[in-house]
Amino acid sequence: MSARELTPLSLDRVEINGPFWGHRQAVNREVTLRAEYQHCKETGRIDAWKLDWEPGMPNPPHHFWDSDVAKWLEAVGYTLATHPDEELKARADEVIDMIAEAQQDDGYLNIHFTTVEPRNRWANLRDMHELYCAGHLMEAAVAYYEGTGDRQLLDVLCRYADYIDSVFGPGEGQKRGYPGHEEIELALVKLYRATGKARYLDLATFFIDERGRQPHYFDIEARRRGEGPGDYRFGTYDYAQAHLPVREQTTAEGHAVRAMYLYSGMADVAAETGDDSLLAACERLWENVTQRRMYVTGGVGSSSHGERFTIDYDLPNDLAYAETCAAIGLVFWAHRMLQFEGDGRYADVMERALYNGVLSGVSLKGDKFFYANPLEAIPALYEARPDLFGRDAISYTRQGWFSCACCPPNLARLIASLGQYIYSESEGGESQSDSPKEYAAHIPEGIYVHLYVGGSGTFDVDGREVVLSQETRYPWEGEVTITVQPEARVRFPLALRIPGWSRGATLQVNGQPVDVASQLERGYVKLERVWEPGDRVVLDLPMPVERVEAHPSVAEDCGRVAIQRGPLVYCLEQVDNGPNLRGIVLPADAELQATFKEGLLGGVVAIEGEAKRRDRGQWDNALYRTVPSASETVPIRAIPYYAWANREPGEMLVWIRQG
Ligand code: FUB
Ligand code: ZN
Repeated sequence: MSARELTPLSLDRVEINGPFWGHRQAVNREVTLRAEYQHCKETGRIDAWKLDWEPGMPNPPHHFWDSDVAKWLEAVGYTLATHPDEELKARADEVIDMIAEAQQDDGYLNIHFTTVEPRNRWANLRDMHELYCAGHLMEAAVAYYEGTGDRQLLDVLCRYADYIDSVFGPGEGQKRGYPGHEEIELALVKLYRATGKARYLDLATFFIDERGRQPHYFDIEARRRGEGPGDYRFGTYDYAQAHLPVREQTTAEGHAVRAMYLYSGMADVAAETGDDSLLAACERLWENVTQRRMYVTGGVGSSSHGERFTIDYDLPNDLAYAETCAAIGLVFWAHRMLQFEGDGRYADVMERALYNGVLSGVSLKGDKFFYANPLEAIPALYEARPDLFGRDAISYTRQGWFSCACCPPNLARLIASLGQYIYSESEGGESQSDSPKEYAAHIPEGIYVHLYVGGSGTFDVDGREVVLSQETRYPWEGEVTITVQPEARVRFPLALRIPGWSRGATLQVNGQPVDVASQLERGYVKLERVWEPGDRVVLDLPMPVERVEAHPSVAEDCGRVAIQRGPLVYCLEQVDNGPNLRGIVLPADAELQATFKEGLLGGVVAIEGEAKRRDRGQWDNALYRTVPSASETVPIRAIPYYAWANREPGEMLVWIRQG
């Protein structure tokens, strides 16, 4: 019995056809997935599964190539759940055959450690990525099985998981290790949910419980390799969230993607085991991340050095790393936290990351990607000194692929699986109340709507099919019309999210107003009634242009504002506003107009108004002077942050000076 009150509605029961996400998903299917396959093929990632690399040959399989192909397969699995595609399926099936063929007799499955370093299997969990790759393959296997009904990959991964379970554990002769890069924990929970085999959940729990314990496993294995534990490249084990047992961790430390995957896995295990101490740790970490270490875009992990968290409120803009995978990981974690009690705080962060720090990772055409997602771009600096900006450098242009290619297929799998994030079903049950008046002493199953996305969800409420359709132009407009189509009259609560950014939301059921403010509970309005076929709910979320300030301790953002409208964070680009964006000062009383522009960036709401700009003329060669500079009034235009860098390259700025 799960400790979660909610269960996400599965992908195959959700249709997405609205203009915003319908289009993004089509681009993902038609362009992104195909381009990524091609990159995997051309770089050797797919043929590496033939295991025919030998010492002396060029292009040795990298130790986490498996994960790139796995994430691509996972994305294909989600896509096929709703959009049959023979060509894509044929490619995926061919890759799956190769993976099955590559499995060793004992169940082991890893390209690098079968071909390049066969003697070093499980020798360096801290730095190498065997368990991480295994986790991604498990996620792929579950998605492909659920999307297509084909269980070949699932069977392969169950064999691998059984083998891993025999190697790791507290028993005699087993290794008490855990991955340096988390991922397998959440994947094992998926495997458990797909197969019902408790040993996978137990193994996930084991990996989480062992993490950070003394004597430290990473020390033990380092000594076994003949290395001193102090030789660790990243200094301390907080890089891998292994500095303390997880229940003692209170601040988000280290590599951000690892952290997000760990916390997601912890939430999963807490959900399945009912372990309150694990959930409490997740909640503490959540407060730290979202109240002190997260960008306004939902990006996390501010430092390119170590791709990691640093300290509270350290959120530089031009140097922001904010890896795409980390924002994706935040979406995963938020979604899991949301299922416990349906608390809208989690949905707010999920939505923030999704529409901003995640979506900025992929170009509008779907074939170019950002690895890092800075909140200010200074092309001249990046061009002159790329060495200052870390691996897969912070940049102002997206790239087709990366040598470390974690982000592109991660984007593909998230966009393909968006259907899972929109709705949840809540458990019904018997009421605890003694009141004889209470409705049949039975709490009916209910429906939660977390995200407003055009399309529909099909639910089973107390044995009756209920189809819920959404019509909306969200995120451009806040009006959402929901039509409820139960196969017969049925009573259930319909919980609609009132986003944290919204004020003054109005709601009507069949034309009758409902008072939102008095009904709001943890970010949702619950409409409990007997629903009739054709009932219409109209929710209106006004979307004024807002100026957002950062906490005064975020030194970088002092005296600046970010523009936000609805769930979207905005930015200025040089192509619209000329160079030297930092010289723009937005008067506190400047009016800002939001207008939908059909021909701009595939159709976006742009925000326009007037600002001041410091005059750069008449400075001659002075670098400093005592004469105040003049300002001119200039028109400005802001576009959604996710859409930047899709036109002529140039500067970009999210936090604008306010004067
Ligand atoms: O190490 C595997 C992946 O590559 C990480 O999740 C990313 O941050 C990148 O380092
Ligand atoms: Zn990445």
